[in-house]
Amino acid sequence: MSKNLVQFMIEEQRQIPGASDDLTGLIGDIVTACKQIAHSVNKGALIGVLGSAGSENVQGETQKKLDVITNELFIKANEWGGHLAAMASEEMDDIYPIPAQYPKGRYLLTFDPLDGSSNIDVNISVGTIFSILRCPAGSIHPTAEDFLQPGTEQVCAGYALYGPSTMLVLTTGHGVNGFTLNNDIGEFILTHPNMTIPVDTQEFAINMSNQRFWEAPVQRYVDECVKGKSPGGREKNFNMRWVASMVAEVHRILSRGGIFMYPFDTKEAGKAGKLRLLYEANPMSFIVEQAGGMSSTGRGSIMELKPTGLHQRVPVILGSRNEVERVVGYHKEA
Ligand code: AHM
Ligand code: MG
Repeated sequence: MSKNLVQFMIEEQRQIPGASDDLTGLIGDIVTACKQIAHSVNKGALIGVLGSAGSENVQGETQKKLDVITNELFIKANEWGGHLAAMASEEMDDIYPIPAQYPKGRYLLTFDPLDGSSNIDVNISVGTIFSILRCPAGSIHPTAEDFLQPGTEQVCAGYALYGPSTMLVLTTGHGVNGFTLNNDIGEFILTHPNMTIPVDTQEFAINMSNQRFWEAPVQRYVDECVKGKSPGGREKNFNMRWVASMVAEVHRILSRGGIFMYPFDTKEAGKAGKLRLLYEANPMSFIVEQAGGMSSTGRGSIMELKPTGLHQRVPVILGSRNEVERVVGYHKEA
């Protein structure tokens, strides 16, 4: 019989000395949230959830109705279970401590409830990204400071992809596994065990419209990919993709290899890239590295960065190892 996600988690937990069922319970609540989000995203215009909410988040980005709705769904599904001390989200300025009426747990949860939400109104894949950290011992009333842990401290990271099928991809530091939602029975079934990223690729993903704002090493790398087998290029030709949904791009890379870059750019002063460290770059880096890929800012490991703010941005280069190493090498040479 095919294995569902909860069964998989319980069996994995039995094999890890000292693992607690607390984490399995928390993942169960996250799974519930993702199923609810999948339902809202899938119904779309039928239930009036498309379009702008008319508000802005802390990053000054206009929120979609679904950004607000999915943030609320994620909170409601995860606040009651007794596994968490606090949450932090792309859509909330400050942390969300677990309300007093619920028992407090020992984990912290960060999430982007609907990543790539600019795609939602045009019916292109979007996703949810999440990361689980331990709440520091002795922290009775968690603060934003408690969340500022390097990505190497993550206990679990995952994403849900709302595409032609809904998938949940997850790591607890023992490889990466993918599950597909069977809507008939409402369960995620293990369909992609032990996902691995090929070390080589002929596919790159970057928003080319930002080219004039990149630094020299990224200019050089992309220029060579575009030239392919022509003079001044590479030993092979490359293909390019840009969905503008990081979850979809990372999922493609986990499925067939590739390199994804949202590098440092000079587009807006004071913003070191676009993606956020705590709930986008770190969880995706954890997944990619557990699948045998590599992630970097260009200058160093993403997961070893000591965060300085909840909504801190960071340059992101991740995917097939040999290509990421090449980009990092170009940064060193420069
Ligand atoms: P969001 O969290 O506001 O949706 O922004 C993150 C998304 C990523 O999914 C994607 O890689 C990137 O923004 C696309 O940015 P751009 O529109 O600049 O190409
Ligand atoms: Mg996002």
